[in-house]
Amino acid sequence: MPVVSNFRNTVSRAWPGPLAGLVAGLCALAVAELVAGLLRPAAGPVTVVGGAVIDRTPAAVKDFAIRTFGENDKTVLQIGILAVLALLALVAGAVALRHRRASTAGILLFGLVGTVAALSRPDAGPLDVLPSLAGALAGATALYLLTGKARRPAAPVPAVPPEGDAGGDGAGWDRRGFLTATAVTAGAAAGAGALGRYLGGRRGQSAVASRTRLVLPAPASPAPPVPPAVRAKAPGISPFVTPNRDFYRVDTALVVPKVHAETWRLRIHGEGVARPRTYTLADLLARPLIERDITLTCVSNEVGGPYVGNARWLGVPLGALLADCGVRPPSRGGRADQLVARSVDGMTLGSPVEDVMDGRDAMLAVGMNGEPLPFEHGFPVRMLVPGLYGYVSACKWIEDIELTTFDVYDPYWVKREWARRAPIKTQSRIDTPKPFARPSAGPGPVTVAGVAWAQHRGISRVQIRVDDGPWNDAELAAQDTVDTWRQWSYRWQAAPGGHTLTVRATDGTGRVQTERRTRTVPDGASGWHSVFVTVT
Ligand SMILES: Nc1nc2c(c(=O)[nH]1)N[C@H]1C(S)=C(S)[C@@H](COP(=O)(O)O)O[C@H]1N2
Ligand SMILES: [Mo]
Repeated sequence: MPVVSNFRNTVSRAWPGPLAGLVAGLCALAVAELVAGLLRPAAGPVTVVGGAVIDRTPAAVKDFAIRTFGENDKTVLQIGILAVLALLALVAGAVALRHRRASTAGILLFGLVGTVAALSRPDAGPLDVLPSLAGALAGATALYLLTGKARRPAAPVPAVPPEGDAGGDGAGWDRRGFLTATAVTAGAAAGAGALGRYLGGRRGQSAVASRTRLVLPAPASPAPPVPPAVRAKAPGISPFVTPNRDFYRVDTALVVPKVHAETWRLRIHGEGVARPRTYTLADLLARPLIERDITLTCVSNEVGGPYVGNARWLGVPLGALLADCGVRPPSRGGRADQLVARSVDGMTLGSPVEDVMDGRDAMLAVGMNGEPLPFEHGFPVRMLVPGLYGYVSACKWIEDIELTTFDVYDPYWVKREWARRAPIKTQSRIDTPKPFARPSAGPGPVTVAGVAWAQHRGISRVQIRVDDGPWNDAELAAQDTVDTWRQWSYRWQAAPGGHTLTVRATDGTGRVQTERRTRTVPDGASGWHSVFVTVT
């Protein structure tokens, strides 16, 4: 009998600790969220710890995450952090029943991790420590008080508890009081968290309004309407112009920066900048703008992958702007060979000054497909250099351009295993049929179609191979510009059975896309795209 009742006591008394821990954890996060909402949403503990994790993730793992979770990679990371926090909170609560002070101190220690992570962010200000600090204090207090209620009262336990004692479980503690306190704390935490979210959202509203107000001037050098001939007649092919809502997004920002157009500034300075300057958006929009179709590609794009998109961009020619600041490219005696672009969230990207100033349409883009840049794509201003992967050229939310040398400075991705210089490799992709599709053999041919890109060199030929057969020329749609992808299609007289279709492209210089398969790290994937289909 005593054994059984001891066991029952242990079981019935085991749950209040973890429950108190969980609610204390919730309390910590909610208060942190509230303070972050008041000060700076990007300084919340989950965001700063997530950012710190992203910065320390090896390139191969980051690539895996992008590949596996796609654009949900950030959500997966945040859920992971919350799961770890929940687990730690459960443990802290369980331990707190016996070691109340130590456990409370443990929570404060987690808060310290948050503050250190906050200070390690490249865009951190001193106030960024406050959300984690306030959260930790709130969590520790909640844990201390709640577990206090879950412990045996100081008064001796009556040998025979009265019938229906005050909601206790027979072990002589105030169960009802504990549950009430827990519920009240949880409710208050939920309220504080929601308020924090709301306040954080409101802080972005003035930036949203500044974007809504922004009227983009007409380009001095417009792009002609997209010629219909650039579109291959093939159902299932990616659209020639990628709509903004479908345009891939790759960045390290857990909270999308909401930059106010009117207070935004861009500083141009550094090595060999004879006339350093700071520009407002109005300054930039007063310059002659160009409108160009440019295909953007991510270096993390696998062979056949989705991280490529084509848009009509409006922007300020960057080469001319730099020339106005007195910058000369290395080929004309300039000392700086690297342009480092820095964003409001502390990202750095380095491009060759020579490429930016060689006459190609490198630009500071303000418009994307007829509207101001979406926030996800860099509002109010981002950089673009046709022919270079995004990570060495396409800085979103840009606020600073520094001229320097490749010898002296390694930007963010270069510090993390990626190459210093990364021109886009020639690639081609089969959009239709999809892998493992079951097209029907007849009566007509099966349309194989897709896109090929080799920005700034153009595409001169695309070929298709069925199984180990000969290479057949695909029909090329018209080329828009050398900076855009090119659509192609091939009418395949398909025989029933399983077949592997392979595509390869030749760029505008006559170079055939290499068969050699490489990983994305360090300077982009190469190799031919294949799909296996079963013709029925
Ligand atoms: N500020 C900032 N700019 C950035 C990045 C980033 O993480 N932060 N990622 C770069 C990378 S790797 C790519 S491929 C492009 C993607 O631009 P998109 O998201 O508009 O498609 O943005 C580039 N610019
Ligand atoms: Mo990228």
